[in-house]
Amino acid sequence: MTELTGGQAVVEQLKTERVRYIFGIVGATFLDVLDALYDDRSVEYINVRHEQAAAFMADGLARVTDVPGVCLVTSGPGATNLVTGVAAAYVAHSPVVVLVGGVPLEHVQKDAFQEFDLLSIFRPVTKLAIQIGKPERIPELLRLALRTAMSGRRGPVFVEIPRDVLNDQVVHAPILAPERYRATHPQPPHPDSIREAVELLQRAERPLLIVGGGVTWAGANDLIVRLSEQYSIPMVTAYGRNDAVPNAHPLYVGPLGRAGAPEATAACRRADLLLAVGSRLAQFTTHFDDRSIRPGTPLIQIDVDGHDIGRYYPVALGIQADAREACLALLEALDRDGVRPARRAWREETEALRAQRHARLAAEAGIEARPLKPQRVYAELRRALPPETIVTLDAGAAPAYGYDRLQFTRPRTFLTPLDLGGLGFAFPVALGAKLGRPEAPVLAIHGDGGFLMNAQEIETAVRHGINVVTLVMNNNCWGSEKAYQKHFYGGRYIGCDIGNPRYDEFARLFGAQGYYIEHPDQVGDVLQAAFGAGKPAIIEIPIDPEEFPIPATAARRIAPGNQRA
Ligand SMILES: Cc1ncc(C[n+]2csc(CCOP(=O)(O)OP(=O)(O)O)c2C)c(N)n1
Ligand SMILES: [Mg+2]
Repeated sequence: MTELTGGQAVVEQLKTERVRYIFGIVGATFLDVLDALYDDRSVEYINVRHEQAAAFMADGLARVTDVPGVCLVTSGPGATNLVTGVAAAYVAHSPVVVLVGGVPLEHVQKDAFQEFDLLSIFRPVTKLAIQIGKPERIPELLRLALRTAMSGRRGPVFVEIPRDVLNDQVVHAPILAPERYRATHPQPPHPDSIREAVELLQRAERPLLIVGGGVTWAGANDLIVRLSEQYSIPMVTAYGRNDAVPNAHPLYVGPLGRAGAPEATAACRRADLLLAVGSRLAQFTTHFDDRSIRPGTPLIQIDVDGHDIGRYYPVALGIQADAREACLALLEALDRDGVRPARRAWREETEALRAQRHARLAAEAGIEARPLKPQRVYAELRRALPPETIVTLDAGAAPAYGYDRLQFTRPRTFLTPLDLGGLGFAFPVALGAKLGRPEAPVLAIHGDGGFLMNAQEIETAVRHGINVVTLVMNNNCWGSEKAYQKHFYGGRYIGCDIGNPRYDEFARLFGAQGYYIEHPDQVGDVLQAAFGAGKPAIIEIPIDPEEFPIPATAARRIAPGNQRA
């Protein structure tokens, strides 16, 4: 057994999971880990400007690679600054490992400098929150954290290592590879459940696949498409999961749910059997009501986590399994069955809905208004973005138009704040994604409000050479919230308007590339230049400050008489 320092033990155990980057801000509590990186350059410390961004970066990296994203920060504020980013990873089921160099054990329970009950702070936003109490247990308890982060439905974990447990310590404990401490084969479905599912599928006249993020985490994207093609089951995607299927596929109708395609909702309402794979069917996909899913529609729900099966809608059949294993079993069973229903009428109906969606979006390419409408910006983006581009979307009104308007060809290319809905997400997440997939063009889409929440990371991007392109649609307001005051409070605006610098100039001040666009014809050329600039780039587009969608979560309240004058 080799003898390692506490810092080396941390680094070596992380390396078995293919960790290449650790995000954070230097702190006196964990210098042994940094010191280990001095000699071992196979792991790089990405030294950021605010810990919140470190957590978002780790999340972005984990989502595009399925390698744990790791943060390493100091006690007290270093850790509390992470919370929002870790919450984003939690709602995205993203395996982020939070390491905090804590106050020394001998100072615990003394209200010492930067001493807080971090375990209690992080427990609600992680799958597991632990403290390591002995140097020899560093590898073992890191493995507990990694096993939890990477097993079943993935998610963030929190590990506090008090500074006297970590620094100046020798560790005599083995470092093990993942296959020695966690299951590396996914969970197959029960054969009886597959038999029942096949019966239901063969009987249905209008089955519809609802494809969720679990399909991407399981690497089942190709199999879902085969299932759809071979058995004539059209597809819609869950909220923020548009990239789970190739959007150009003739059987793909569109994204369901909040800010999604009404045509996808129409298909869902017509279906006589729903096959939800890797989707919780949660609020932003279904609104928890009958808007998309008609009461009584038979539902087969496949999920790796039994906790969410039948949680919001009763199931005809629940199957707890990995999405890929379940798709393989279904394909085999359906093949054995030998019946490949054509479902011609249903296919024609969903193809008409698909065509309707495309015509609706194509018409937006003709919007000539100035300042530009976000809808027109997206029409230009659809034309200009290389198909392999990873897009990260912030919260906010202008970004939200993207849920129905962007096209995806590959999995793990659309990263959104999901149920967190947090502003300031897209830019740092894009930086993490770019580190994970350096060959892919990466675009962050922001409103002006959300961008300035983590804009300081342009310095990190320039210093580390992380060449992400950021698009800021500037309406000089917190537009998405201003929309509520417009539609429900008669335009009595309070706390909605903000000011901004020119973001092309802001970029240049930090040594990045800056662009300012007022004409739609410039979008394609500028994007091409920005992706090829050889440095991070920011593109500002002033947009119509009066253009807000009707707030999605309250859309049902817009009834005559319900709108204040
Ligand atoms: C961290 C955080 N704070 C506040 C909110 C509430 N909120 C949601 S969207 C929004 C406005 C976003 O403004 P901007 O980024 O400029 O985009 P716009 O809506 O104007 O397009 C606000 C304040 C939030 N979601 N997240
Ligand atoms: Mg704005």
